[in-house]
Amino acid sequence: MSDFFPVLGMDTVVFAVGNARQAAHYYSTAFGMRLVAYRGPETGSRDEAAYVLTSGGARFELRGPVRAGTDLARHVAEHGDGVIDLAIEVPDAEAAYRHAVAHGARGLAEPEVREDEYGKVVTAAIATYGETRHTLVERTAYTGPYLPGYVAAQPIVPPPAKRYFQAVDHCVGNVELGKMDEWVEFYKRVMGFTNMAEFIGDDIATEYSALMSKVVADGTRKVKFPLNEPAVGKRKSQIDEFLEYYGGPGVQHVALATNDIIAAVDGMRAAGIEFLDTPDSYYDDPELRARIGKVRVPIEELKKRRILVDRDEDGYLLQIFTKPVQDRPTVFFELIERHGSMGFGKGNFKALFEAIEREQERRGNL
Ligand code: TYF
Ligand code: FE
Repeated sequence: MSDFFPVLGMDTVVFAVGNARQAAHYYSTAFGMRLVAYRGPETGSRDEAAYVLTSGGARFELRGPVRAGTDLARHVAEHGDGVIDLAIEVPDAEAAYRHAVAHGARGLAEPEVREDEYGKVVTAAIATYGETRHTLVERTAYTGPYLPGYVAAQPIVPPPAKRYFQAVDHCVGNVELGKMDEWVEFYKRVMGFTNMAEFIGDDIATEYSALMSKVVADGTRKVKFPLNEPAVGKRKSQIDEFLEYYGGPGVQHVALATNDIIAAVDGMRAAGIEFLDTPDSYYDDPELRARIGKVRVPIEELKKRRILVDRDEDGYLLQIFTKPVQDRPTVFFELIERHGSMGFGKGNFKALFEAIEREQERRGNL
């Protein structure tokens, strides 16, 4: 494990959206998140409104342009709603930034101290794939609702009695053909991340996935970044579809760690969230039943909800994927309930990619 770039965890997933006020409502009512902070014209932020929502340790910031002609407005016009920043919490933002830039990262914002009555935050930012960035946030001396410049805000609706998810588990990037290994090397060199065991190589790619994937993570494995690239095959890759509609590389999905995927799926579905379908044959397969063994709920409960299950040498996991959450077939979410397994659902790749391709076909993109 490398001490050169210590990280404390994911700080915030920052989205650029066309209408942050309405997006804040969606993440409140359908994802059960709690509005905690705001900035906008009323607080001196003349060009944009930003809503900060949390669910346990998971934090999203939704930024929307308030006027034409800003870079945020351009970003939304070009890419649609999407993730602009995977902000990482670090114990020392200045040291992290210096290390990153010395190892070839492109600096986007020099270390800056920001202070208010709640204390001090230091931020700096580096570029990653596409127009995505990593803001490095040092907030160990800060007690405010989010960052200086934001005011505390009250929930838009009462959050569910039990939150649907507790943390960000991993954030996946889609990069261009032939670039996956370059970005893997970037995270190794710049952040001292290492490869995790799970990957989708050539063999799986040509058989059914139409993509290749490798995972990098920090030494504590709190921050996990899978990276996908399209695979050349007979069909148009789901990664090509993303790159075309997003207009370049970007964040494909954010996985949310839950300790009750059944309750989360039920609550989110009741609020109108659409999840990928899985055929009955997945659950009725005796091979799956034998491989999976006993999990915390009867398999019928998973089947009813189309939740996927996978097991490896360390334990098992339950997971499910939403359909894209905007008109463009770009960003989607995953809910993941881990019971020992540190993997990403290798045993489900086939069923998952077949489900994604059914959606691709419905859109006329296969
Ligand atoms: O994050 C993962 O690796 C899993 C599986 O396009 C996955 O969620 C991989 C690639 C992809 C969709 C899901
Ligand atoms: Fe995932």
